[in-house]
Amino acid sequence: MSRMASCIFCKIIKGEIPSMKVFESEKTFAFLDINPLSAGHALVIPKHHGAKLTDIPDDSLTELLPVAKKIALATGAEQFNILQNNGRMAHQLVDHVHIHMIPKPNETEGLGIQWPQQ
Ligand code: IU
Repeated sequence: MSRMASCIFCKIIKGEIPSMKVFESEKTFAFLDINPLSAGHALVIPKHHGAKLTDIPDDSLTELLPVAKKIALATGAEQFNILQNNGRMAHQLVDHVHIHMIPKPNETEGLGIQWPQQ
């Protein structure tokens, strides 16, 4: 089986594995992390399969940060981390490029997440 055929994130993109989708376009997909570090923790991924940032063509990368920004705005978080791991020593577990968008909830008010309608 090819790496792409066995890739869990490719299966999520195709809908073969269910996910909490928060964004989709021709080249980009975003969904809520199954094991969130905070409410609203989302992963933004290119539809093009590749393990590391350096494996992905530029035209599949251009939308990733703008989509992470959209998600940050949708969560209402004023503080958040954007993170992208490449390789085991860099703590990458899933070999399909993904950007983590991790909101930092306001300690007293939490988050007022308003996801766009699908
Ligand atoms: P990492 O950067 O490769 O370490 O992060 C992988 C993330 O993918 C991690 O936060 C997992 O909780 C998340 N994840 C997921 O959301 N859905 C899945 O089916 C699998 C992993 I496998």
